[in-house]
Amino acid sequence: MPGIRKNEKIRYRAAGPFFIIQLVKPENLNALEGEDYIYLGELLELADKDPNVYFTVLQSSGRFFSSGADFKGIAKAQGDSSVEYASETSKWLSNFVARNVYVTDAFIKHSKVLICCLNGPAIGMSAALVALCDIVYSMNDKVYLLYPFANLGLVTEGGTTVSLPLKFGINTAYEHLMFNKPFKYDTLCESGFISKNFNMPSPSSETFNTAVLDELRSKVEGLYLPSCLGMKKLLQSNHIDSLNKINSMEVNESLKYWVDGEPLRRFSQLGSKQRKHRL
Ligand code: CO8
Repeated sequence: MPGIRKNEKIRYRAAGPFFIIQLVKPENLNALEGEDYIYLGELLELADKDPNVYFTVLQSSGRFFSSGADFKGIAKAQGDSSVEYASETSKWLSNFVARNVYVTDAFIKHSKVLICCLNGPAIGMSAALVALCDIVYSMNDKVYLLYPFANLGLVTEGGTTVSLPLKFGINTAYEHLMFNKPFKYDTLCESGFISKNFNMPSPSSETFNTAVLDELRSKVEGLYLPSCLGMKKLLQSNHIDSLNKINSMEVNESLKYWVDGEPLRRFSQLGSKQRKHRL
């Protein structure tokens, strides 16, 4: 398999029919900058192109799956004087729209079965990507998903306008989005979002990742794997048109908020701990 550039926060490897992507920056709860989200998209493309890969497995490390967009990265994009933009619109087209639409598209159209090993909570854009996965396993009942768009002066992104009503029902999606309320384990289970809880204590992400992979290896034994990809393509056809449409609508709607500056003010308050999410 030909490799691509390296990223200190994200590792990848192929193991038989599995392409494994792991977030490895637990110190900042696996928060990701714009370039890291682009890298995730590139890795998905790599998995797509590899004929030996049938399943793309997302793993993480530490106590969070990912705390979403890195507020330090956003402050950097705002204060970066090394690039001269013609306007605020131009700046956020580069720093938000292009990146966001690219990684979301990579997840929407991914041809391999996407499996998420949820070792802990996921927030924001990262939680949006979790909601685009086909199968989710949880490490224990401490996991939750938070889409804090209303608290950050943003709107739904990463396909969540479609994926959340699809997976949880429209009224539940409204309640959680409008009032910045996490989707806790009970809701994730009742809705069938989580297929299996591995029930492991919190500081054991590595053991959990290994256990999921071992179980997957035994599950795929004897299967005709091209059938899995054929079924993925058919199941994907149920919603791919609405996801593609919403990906473009979401970023264009969001752009106004970035240009207006409210998300920047709120991210900066989050960074200085003046603002918190209600969990
Ligand atoms: N960015 C940068 N650093 C972070 C982030 C983050 N998102 N989250 C946590 N960290 C860091 C903290 O600063 C802290 O570092 P340090 O030890 O140096 O102070 C360390 O991780 C541990 O965090 P906490 O001490 O805050 O841990 P708690 O358990 O008390 O709280 C929380 C955990 C609730 C997750 C809290 O850290 C938090 O609210 N983080 C921010 C989450 C967030 O709002 N993320 C953004 C979501 S919105 C989004 O993703 C869409 C943006 C669109 C742009 C996409 C571009 C492609």
